[in-house]
Amino acid sequence: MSPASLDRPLTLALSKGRIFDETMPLLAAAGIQVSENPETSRKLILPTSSPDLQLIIVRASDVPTYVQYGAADFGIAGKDVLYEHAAEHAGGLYQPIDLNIARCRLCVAVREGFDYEAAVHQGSRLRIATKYVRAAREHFARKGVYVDIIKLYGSMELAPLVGLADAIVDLVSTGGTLKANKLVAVEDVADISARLIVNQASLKTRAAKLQPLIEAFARASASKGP
Ligand code: PRT
Ligand code: MG
Repeated sequence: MSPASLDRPLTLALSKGRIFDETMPLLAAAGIQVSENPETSRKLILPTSSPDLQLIIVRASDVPTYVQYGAADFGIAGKDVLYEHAAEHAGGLYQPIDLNIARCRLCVAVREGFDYEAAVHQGSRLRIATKYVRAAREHFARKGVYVDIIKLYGSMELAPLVGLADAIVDLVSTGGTLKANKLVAVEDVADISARLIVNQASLKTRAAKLQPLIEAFARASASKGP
């Protein structure tokens, strides 16, 4: 006899945009379709073709929170988001699979013409604007570079252009955004991709429903290669 809560559908937390778009083929590989698109639908809870699975649409940086507290059984979030989340919240999450989707690089970037190497060698104290405070702090600590970190929530590319910072730490995929703002990447901090994260309690109590999906995601993402 199982409690009613175990019969409810599994809940997968996703952000709209690239994570949602790149997750759809993984769901399709598990035989699951989603008929509504969060870009056009205002619904935050989306049914799927499987009665055992529903999606919730949340901000990318909120995905780990929903999963950690068990409001979602599992979720998909970038390594960038997970790393910053882990700086403030311990435990409650398993990161079983690198899904090889939403790939990009976390980079240090500066204005064209700014001599970053010289600034580093001179031991200048650098002002760094970023949303990725933990990753940035640890990167410069490893290099032995003194930095003042200025936390921003978006549009980091603007900071060096208006004198807020000497450099930014931001995600780069095509490089188009840096180029459009006359910035150049001068250093890699980390390779980023999205991970499947699972609530620890769900993994134990809802394994019968979760495991087949986790395995289908693993197979589909392995075929994409690193
Ligand atoms: O937008 P919002 O504030 O809600 O949250 P978010 O920006 O965290 O969400 P979203 O959907 O933009 O990104 C979700 C995840 O996708 C991120 O956490 C990353 O793991 C991953 N990802 C992959 C990226 C990129 N590529 C990416 N290029 N996230 C953001 N970007 C941005 C980057 O910050 C920069 O502004 O795109 C711009 C650079 O792109 P290029 O192609 O011009 O180099
Ligand atoms: Mg964004």
